[in-house]
Amino acid sequence: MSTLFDPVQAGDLKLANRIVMAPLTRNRSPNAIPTALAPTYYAQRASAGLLITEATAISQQGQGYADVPGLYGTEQLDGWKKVTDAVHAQGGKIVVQLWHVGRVSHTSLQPGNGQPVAPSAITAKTKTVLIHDGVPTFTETSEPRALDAGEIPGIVHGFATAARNAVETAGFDGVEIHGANGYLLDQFLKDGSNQRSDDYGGSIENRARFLLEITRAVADAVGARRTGIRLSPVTPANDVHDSNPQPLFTYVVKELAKLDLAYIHIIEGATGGPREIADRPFDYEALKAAYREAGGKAAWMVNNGYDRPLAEEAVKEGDDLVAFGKPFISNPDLVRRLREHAPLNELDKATLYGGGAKGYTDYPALA
Ligand code: 8OZ
Repeated sequence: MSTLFDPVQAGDLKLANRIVMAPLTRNRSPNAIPTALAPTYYAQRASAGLLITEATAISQQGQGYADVPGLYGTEQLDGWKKVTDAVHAQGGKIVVQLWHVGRVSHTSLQPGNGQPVAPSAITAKTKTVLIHDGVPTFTETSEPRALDAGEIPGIVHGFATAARNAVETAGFDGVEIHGANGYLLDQFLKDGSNQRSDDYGGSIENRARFLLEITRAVADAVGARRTGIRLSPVTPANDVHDSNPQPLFTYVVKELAKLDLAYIHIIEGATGGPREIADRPFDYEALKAAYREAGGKAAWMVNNGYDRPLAEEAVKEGDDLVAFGKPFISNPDLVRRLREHAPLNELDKATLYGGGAKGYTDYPALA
């Protein structure tokens, strides 16, 4: 019987344990470039079986928040190379999360101060974070414009290019496609945000087309066995909803099963919130079973509100990996603390987004 602390294989990634650091946005990368603190921050946490970076924009159009990093400029890639070197020096493994926010953006962040893009011209009832005079400020997202079908191949290509640069230039062990939390891929999947009448809207097959094209293109660019994907079937994050998520996500994972991916990463419930949502029921065991029945071999990663007992239970029941978010911010040595049943440092919410070393690289490890 496997435990949380046993090694596991995820595609080509040989992981020392089943504890994963979830992607965590920290808004500490001015001009989209990871700063000199980022290698320290990630290396401090390198005892995780796998580190997933904070969401990282594949293009300027994919940017939606102040001071989040990118993968589309030389200095950005150089900044990330220092991170991957520092993590590898500690014996860790790290993948980068590939991000396009779609409509969750603001004109001030877009190329030429243009409108953000989306499957349909429906504004998300959500806020983004801009930084004014050094102060993080929650701001309504801007009204998006619907992508022209002719623009879609360029975005698919953008994901593949970012993935290739991440692995070949920045030294990442692999990539995770951000298909969750109400960002562009999730906006296409769900019928609350996708009201297109072309090949990318309407039926489940059509709404899943964009995500699947991106996944195939990224897998072709860096190898399927270095590619993971994150999905959030029912999260209300960023104002997404779907009228019938179970068949939608069953179709998605059955299609993903045809690729030899490294891992499938599932957010259960509301991102960063309750694991059960009364009016959005979802059967995650059935989803995993559908993936396995379709021949899917990827490691199955679960996330959202896990503590040690719940995580041990998940691994016992056949989940391969458990991603921890906030506990990893305040506990760089989370793996050791879980193993030794040691108490956890508390999270300082005031230093989550933006700022410098405080609340970033200064959380203490056990002596
Ligand atoms: C928190 C703040 C800003 C962005 C996500 C990338 O929810 C995010 C995010 C989280 O996936």
